[in-house]
Amino acid sequence: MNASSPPPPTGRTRVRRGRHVLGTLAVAVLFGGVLTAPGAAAATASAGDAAPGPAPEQITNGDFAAGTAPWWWTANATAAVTDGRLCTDVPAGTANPWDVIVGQNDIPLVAGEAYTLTYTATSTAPLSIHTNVQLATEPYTTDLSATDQVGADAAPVTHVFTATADRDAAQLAFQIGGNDEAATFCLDDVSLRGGAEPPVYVPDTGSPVRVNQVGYLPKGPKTGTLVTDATTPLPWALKAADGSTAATGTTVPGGVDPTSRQNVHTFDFSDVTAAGDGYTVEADGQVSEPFSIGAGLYDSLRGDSLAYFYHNRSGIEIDAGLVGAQYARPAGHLGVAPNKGDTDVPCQPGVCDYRLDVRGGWYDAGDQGKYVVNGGIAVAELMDTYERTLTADGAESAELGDGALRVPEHGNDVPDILDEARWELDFMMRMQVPAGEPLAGMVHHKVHDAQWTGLPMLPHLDPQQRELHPPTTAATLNVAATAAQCARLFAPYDADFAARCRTAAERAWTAAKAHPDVLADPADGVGGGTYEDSDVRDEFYWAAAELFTTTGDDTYRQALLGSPLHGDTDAVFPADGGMWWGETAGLGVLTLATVPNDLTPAQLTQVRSVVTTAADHYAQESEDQLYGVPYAPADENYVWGSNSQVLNNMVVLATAADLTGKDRYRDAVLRGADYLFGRNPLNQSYVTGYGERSSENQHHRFWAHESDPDLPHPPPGSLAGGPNLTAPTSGDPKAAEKLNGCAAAMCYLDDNGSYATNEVAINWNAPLAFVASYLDDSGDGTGPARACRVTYSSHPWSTGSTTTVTVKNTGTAAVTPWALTWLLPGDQKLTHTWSARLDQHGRTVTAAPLSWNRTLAPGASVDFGFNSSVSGEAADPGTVKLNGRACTTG
Ligand code: 9MR
Ligand code: 9MR
Repeated sequence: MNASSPPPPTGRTRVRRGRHVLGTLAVAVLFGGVLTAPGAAAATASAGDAAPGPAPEQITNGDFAAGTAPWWWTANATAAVTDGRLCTDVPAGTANPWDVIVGQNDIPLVAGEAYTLTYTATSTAPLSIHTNVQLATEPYTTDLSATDQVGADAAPVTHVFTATADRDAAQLAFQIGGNDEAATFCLDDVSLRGGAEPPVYVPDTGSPVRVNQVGYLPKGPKTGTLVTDATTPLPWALKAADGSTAATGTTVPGGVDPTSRQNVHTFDFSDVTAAGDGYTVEADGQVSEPFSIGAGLYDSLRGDSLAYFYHNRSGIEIDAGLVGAQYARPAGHLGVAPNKGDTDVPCQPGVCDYRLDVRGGWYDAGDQGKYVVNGGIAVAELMDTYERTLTADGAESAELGDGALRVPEHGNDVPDILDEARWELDFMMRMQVPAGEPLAGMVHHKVHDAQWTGLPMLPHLDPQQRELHPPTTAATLNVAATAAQCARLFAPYDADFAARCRTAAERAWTAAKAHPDVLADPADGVGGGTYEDSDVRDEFYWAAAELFTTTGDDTYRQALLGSPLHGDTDAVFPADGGMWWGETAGLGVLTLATVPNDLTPAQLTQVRSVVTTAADHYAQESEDQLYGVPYAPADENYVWGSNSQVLNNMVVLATAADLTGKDRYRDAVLRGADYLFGRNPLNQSYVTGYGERSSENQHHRFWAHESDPDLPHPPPGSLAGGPNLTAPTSGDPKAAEKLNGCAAAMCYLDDNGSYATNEVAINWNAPLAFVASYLDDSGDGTGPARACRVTYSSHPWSTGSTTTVTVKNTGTAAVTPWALTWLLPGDQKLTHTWSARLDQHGRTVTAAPLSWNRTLAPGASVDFGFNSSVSGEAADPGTVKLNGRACTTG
């Protein structure tokens, strides 16, 4: 810009120009002339002003290109977008115009400003409608109140009016009731121009010094980011709580971060290992949020992130004794009025003629739909969190065990995390089409309300009809995969349930093979999400992997090895995204890489290299990026639920760390945690209750304190979906209002209404739970200490194999009595044992000493052996633990 250019318009001049333009417009309308383009009129009228644009648009999604949101309609009508128009079925025989309404809320009006409303509409029967711009609540004062005749032709309608007062949130209401006849009323091209530009939203990002607001593990990396205009290194100081300086250094200028468009520097205080609370970093004259350095920072997160699932259980009373009075509530959707219930649910009209009892399960998210494909990845990641304690060095099982978590099933001798998983597994298996019906063995995609409910809405108060939607191959394979995992994990605890899971899994697999391309309808999104998925090769791969791991059957081996995804790292774990509910092959790969199975050693090596290659990509992304996040989508396309993508990449990294012990992977997980807990462009901790500036207004129908002050905020440990680059055009009204033009990692609002950036969801809290366990198991960040070495060697013969095991105490203390635990692959059974007492529960084997070898002295070894029922080279037993602590193997 040079000196003679006109100055940029300020807010004030913009408002003046708006009035002038609209005055011109109003005159044009009065004379019945062709509407002059507002820009042209203004240019003539006030030459010398900066080139003006049209008066600001106040309607969101007026052409319905983004679906129906944020439009609403009364419950006696149904509406949907048809051929790009919003078409509403108007019931017959209502008394007043306002008995049936289609409208939009949250329209700001400025007193004295002129506005032009335009729209087109048709109706299958002649309607006399009221077109109002008014207060959304009593006394419904109107700024515009017009009567329009609507018939078969879509002639443009225009009204000009002047706002009589400042209104924060007026309502545009098309009142289309009061007619004897039923009709279909279709609306298009709705525009309300005038008034002030919507204010430019500037997020409050607090201090420019960005850190993990929870803290750092003593032996882990400790990095942060400083937002500054400076381009040369700046000094930083780490301050202890008492104000003393614990460390100093200089920042590293990083240039402009493309995810935020901020100029940033990074700083590194990894050398500091002294535990403490209340540390801060000072740089550029600014102070970070306080944080801790210590082991055990994520101790409560493990339980809190898992409590999320109990909180969101359907079909059971939520007990104040477990979650506190403010979160207690009656059971939802058990058929008690006003619920129509999930106990006897019909299909959508025309889909089936039976009804199913699909009670239970978890509510998906902020809504109360239950979707099998999303339940699948969520329950799989919960089961993975448990299964990791059987396979990973240093993974802690006690904190997930019976009595450890907030579930009502204490004292049943089943690990609590499996009790929680079972709540969903039971529901998912209820969604299977019964024998004798068309598509028997397939699984219904979803069950949810016939119409979207508003906010707030407690589950037991939801009056909507619930409906089953058609079965799909994807949902069917989700049951095949998760029920197969269920079968192997529940075998030691409940043989009947394990058998039921196995039957459901095999039935689902058979049905999916018979119907391999039954896809969800991308338009089936009224009252619930669509969860459409046009490619189910990944679901086939995942299901085959779980079934093979559980059963060892050759059918599944062939399905795996024949899949185009097998061994293809980029397809399984895309470097620029990662696994999610629509891309699930990675879940299968993680299982094959960690849970003992009947792959050959060479095949196992290949599968593990898929995991480590993906982890290398994600680690590199974390090392390269200025906020350290192990997520780098192409074109900065932070997707809906981006925080769950960050977490799923962290799951891959954590698994690679478990498999290899490499610090590079662990460090990338820890930097991912830094991002989620505040080291990010918004200085936002995305987990409720963790960090000084944590999200607390997530989109949820009863954790909706912003909608109703009597309702609570989300409980601690609830993850917000996070920045979503396309949120402003997704239909989310809050994002449309505030986030236009946002930088990718800043497209986020901690607002109860922003469902595209700030919802909670089961498939997002599940990887948080996995990662929380990993982080808590990481202790001070050193990794598990090993005090034993195990040599495990097997020799196959025609109908079985013989394995000898040597365990050596490499520590400094005697172990008396010793006990060694590991997993046997597939369906292998012990047939003969010697030199130790061996017990098998499901696939878990425990070896205990006999009277003569009870003590394992430092430096000493014991040998024992067994025969088992499957011929073949025994796979790597995964983690072998001596008295609960992992041994080095090999
Ligand atoms: O609350 C719904 C949320 O759970 C979904 O993720 C989202 C997108 O499918 O839709 C939300 O519901 C809104 C609906 O799409 C349009 N009407 C307003 C609803 C509540 O905000
Ligand atoms: O997680 C889903 C995301 O991948 C999609 O882009 C988005 C829009 O279709 O829907 C998300 O899932 C929502 C679901 O449709 C309804 N329940 C809430 C889910 C989280 O927002």
